[in-house]
Amino acid sequence: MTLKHYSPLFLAILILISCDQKQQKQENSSAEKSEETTKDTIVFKSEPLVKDQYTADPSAHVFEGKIFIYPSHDWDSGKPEMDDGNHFNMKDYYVFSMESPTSEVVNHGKVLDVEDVAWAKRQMWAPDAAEKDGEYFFFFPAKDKDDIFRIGVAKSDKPEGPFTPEKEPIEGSFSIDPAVYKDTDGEYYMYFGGIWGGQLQRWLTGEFEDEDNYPADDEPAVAPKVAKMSDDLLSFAEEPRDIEILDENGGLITTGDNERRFFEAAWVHKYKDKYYFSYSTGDTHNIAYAIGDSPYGPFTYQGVVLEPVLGWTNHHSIVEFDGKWYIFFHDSSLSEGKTFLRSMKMMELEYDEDGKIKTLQSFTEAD
Ligand code: FUB
Repeated sequence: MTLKHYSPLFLAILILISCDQKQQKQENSSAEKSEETTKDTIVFKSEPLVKDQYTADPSAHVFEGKIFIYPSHDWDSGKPEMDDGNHFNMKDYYVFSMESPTSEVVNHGKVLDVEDVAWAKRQMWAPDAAEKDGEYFFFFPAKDKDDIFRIGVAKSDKPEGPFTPEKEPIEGSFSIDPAVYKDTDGEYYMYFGGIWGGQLQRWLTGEFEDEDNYPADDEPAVAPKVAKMSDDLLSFAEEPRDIEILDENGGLITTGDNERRFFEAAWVHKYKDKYYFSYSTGDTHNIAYAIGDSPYGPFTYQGVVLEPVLGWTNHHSIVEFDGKWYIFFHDSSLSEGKTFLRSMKMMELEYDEDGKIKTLQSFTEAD
């Protein structure tokens, strides 16, 4: 992940915002409202769920009848913006809950700090959580003392934590963005990986390489990973496997297919007995999805769940509550476009009669 160069969409949005501010000033001074000066205003479809701190990468689950949200905790550490995402320098995690999708958001406070994780050095990125037999497991990526991303696990007897970390990261774990899916048969699977700053492209040989190594544009793109979890959810029960994302002809999506290839932010949910693998396309900023018949895939590309948001990253989770489906995501509206200071939001998600997800936009441009 990198923010060195802003995307055209992001720049366009900033221009629109500044146009709007200029227009507002003009309107205030002249008290005249022409058609032209009110054009191109961004209207966000939802408000940040939390406004007194920055929250990103929200992983939502229904535990004990409530919605629990496990986000990253963005802050401005003063690190310069670098290609490797160094400025996403998060150092702790907070947990939030809602009685229902329309209830107020409760902040349960800090649940884990990098200082308490023996193996971790910095950059606590997108986490997730799972419940098993009344115990709660918090999964999180962080860079270890050698600056290699690993995935850790911490435990609690309550969904709101606090969580006690294991002394070592999950053996054989690497890269970022763990998402743990509990299947209807009681098995648990971890999906993970992210290219660029997430380092997935450095593991193509099975060993960590010091240099980035991407397949050529006409070769299959770097694959996200999946592994079944052990019974105690503290380790992988198997070697992580590649996830195949296929195009409409059954071919693997290639590196050059920037609009559809995997970048980061994997999530899996089940709808009408099909597995939906959704993910961020990263520098093309979509949340895309693909459908399969097994938790291991292959998954066939279907389309876009959520179009680019204000900001650079796009990251989401999908959860069912009371028969309705919701997407949790983030944008940079609260920080007025600062891409590393994000705020979580939610919207209802709908399917058509064929199980296709209706594409969402997080804002409109009003006249
Ligand atoms: O929050 C840090 C990173 O930004 C996450 O791990 C990625 O998915 C992206 O949202």
